Amino acid sequence: MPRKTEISRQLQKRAEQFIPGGVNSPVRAFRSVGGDPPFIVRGQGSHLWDADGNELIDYIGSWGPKILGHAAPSVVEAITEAAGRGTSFGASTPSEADLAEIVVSAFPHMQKVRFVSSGTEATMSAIRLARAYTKRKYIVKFEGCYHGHADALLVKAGSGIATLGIPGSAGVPEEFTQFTLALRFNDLEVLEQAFAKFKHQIACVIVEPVVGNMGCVPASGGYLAALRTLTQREKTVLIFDEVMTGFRLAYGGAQELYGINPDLTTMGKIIGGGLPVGAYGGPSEIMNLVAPLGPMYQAGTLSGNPLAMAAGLATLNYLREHKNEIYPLLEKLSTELVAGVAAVAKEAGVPICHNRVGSMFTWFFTQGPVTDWDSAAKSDTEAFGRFFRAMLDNGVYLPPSQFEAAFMSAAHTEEDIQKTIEAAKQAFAAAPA
Ligand code: HOZ
Repeated sequence: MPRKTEISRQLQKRAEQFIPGGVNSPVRAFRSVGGDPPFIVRGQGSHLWDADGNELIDYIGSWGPKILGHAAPSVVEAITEAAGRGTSFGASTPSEADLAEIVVSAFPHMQKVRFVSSGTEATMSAIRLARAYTKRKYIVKFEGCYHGHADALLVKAGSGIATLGIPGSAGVPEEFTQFTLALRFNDLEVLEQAFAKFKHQIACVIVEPVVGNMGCVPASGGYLAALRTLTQREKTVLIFDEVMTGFRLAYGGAQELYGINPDLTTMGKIIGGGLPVGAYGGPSEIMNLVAPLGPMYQAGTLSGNPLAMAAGLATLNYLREHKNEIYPLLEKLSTELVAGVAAVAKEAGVPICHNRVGSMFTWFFTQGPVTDWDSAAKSDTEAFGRFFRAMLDNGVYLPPSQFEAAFMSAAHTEEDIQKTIEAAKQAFAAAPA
């Protein structure tokens, strides 16, 4: 049965009067999937409630941060307590070093970390730092990877760029991307060719070690280790963009899961516990180039904001204390859900494939396998849109794009999983491929 949408529709119309597309981030407008975006009024655990009173099982989790679920008591308490003491001072507060210490201790390669306000700022700054450190100009990114919306990174980017089916963004002069090399993900040969062609000119390779922004696409066996070997050989800085994967795939992120130490790591999402935080960190030898110690400039009025630090600390402390239960639980629930939906798709004769690493996953509406942007782009986005809308009508809120990963939280329950599989069964019956 279609959900009620009247109030959300009115709210969308109102928002469109004052905000481009009615949204503050493009994918939220549902342009690629159709239907009415629900306006969320409350979240608790794994569930959301919208303005029309619909209750939804949430697999977006604010696009990653809500690993403990919505309104986790320890996080709410920490934010409330911090707010009572003042929300921003533009001066250092003790909680910044507290959060820095816990972040640094999670990543063996890291000695220092700098907090910013978003993942975009983190990656933009890490690249500036890599260029300052190597005194080189070129950067390598991979097709379908998304590292925020800085000019030089909007080249064959995933996420909203892929969702909208556009090559990049207007307003970025080609001179600004002339030093960006966008290569095929999971392909070592093209990387070797780039290193040969731009000998001693590549400052860094930036990669999502498990891509979340063309849907979930893992690095194939040995790829990350080879990236490490090649970048070391070429004296190029290897940046793991762990904005999505940090503290999610394992407490120490993808680098812990795969046992590989990058030179720099960018983070966001979970480290802010749902408040706006980004960070970049690495060894002192590189991080000491950041102002005021060194010549690489980067700053921000709300950087290290006390509310965001409090939310991040509460989240990471909880994860650290409960990691032996949380990560196995996320693995179990995610395995069950992904396989359950794949099974009902098979029964219904709908050709989908799936990728999953820990609590990040995507059902691609293509036979697959999906290993890079070209194979992800073969997905039938119309069929995905029908599935997405049917799931929403059945009370399940998936990312509104074929090219965004879904996320499980530790607040999801066995009942949520069974309801979601049942919803998928009905969705495939109602909207066959
Ligand atoms: N494209 C973002 C995630 N990869 C979506 C952010 C949002 O809409 O909140």
